[in-house]
Amino acid sequence: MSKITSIQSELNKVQVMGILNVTPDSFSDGGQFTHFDSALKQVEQMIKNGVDVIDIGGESTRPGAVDVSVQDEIIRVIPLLKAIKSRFDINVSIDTSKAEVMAEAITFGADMINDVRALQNKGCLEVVAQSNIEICLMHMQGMPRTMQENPEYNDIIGDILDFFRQRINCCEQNGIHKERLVLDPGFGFGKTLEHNYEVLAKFSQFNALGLPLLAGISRKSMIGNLLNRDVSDRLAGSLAAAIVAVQQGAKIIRVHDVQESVDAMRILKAVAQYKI
Ligand code: 7PM
Repeated sequence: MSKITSIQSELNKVQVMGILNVTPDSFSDGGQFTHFDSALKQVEQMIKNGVDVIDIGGESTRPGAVDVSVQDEIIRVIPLLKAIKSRFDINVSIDTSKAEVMAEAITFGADMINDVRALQNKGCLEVVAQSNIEICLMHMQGMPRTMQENPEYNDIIGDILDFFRQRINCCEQNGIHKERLVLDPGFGFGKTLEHNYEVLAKFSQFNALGLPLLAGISRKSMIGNLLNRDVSDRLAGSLAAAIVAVQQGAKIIRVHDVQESVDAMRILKAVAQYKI
């Protein structure tokens, strides 16, 4: 499987990461894809629609979420990873913060670990160091259960950049090369509406670290609360925000609506070929 990130491959191609939630309480899928077969059908559909990487999340990372046990997370995620890898030729990312889940994911052929805790949990750096899997390091202030209560920053971009630098250093000290890393400012993770729009407005500043950037904005509260739209009615806002991120250098967009997002990226690509 080719690298997900664009350092070595397809420098100017934006990768569309399709969200496959396997948590029963998934906020925007309404639990629809809890079951194995419907998950596989959704994967097939995403592939038809041009997805580049499927992101499987078995843990609830949303604000206020309760913890899931290692065993539950493995049972939710690993059989699906195996099934996808045996049926389809597609990159798979596993959304987890647990070293045990990471180890299983690596064993069964995952292409990326997407960790909203940026490998800060016990054992994660060591497990990942023993593989050559790619890693998305996301910024979050606080922890999911409480992070939206009162997020505060003096200099949000500076703080996120400092966090990225510190995590990159930790990775490198543990033998994880920079070339394997992707950075994500973590929209909605310990950030107010205003914080989220400031991060989006200044997204290009994260390019200073020289690593591929991921933007996960699809259907989030920063869209819904600004527009006063329910989760099912946030597509236009999500696409607008994704485009703003990509025009400032985002190389991966994490989305629910694959077909529409791929279309939007094709428009950007058609325009980009005329730019100097
Ligand atoms: C409620 C709020 C439910 C937020 C689900 C979410 C990101 C992520 C998530 C992100 C990376 C969602 C989020 N968001 N991983 N996992 N970046 N790397 O919209 O922005 O799926 S959970």
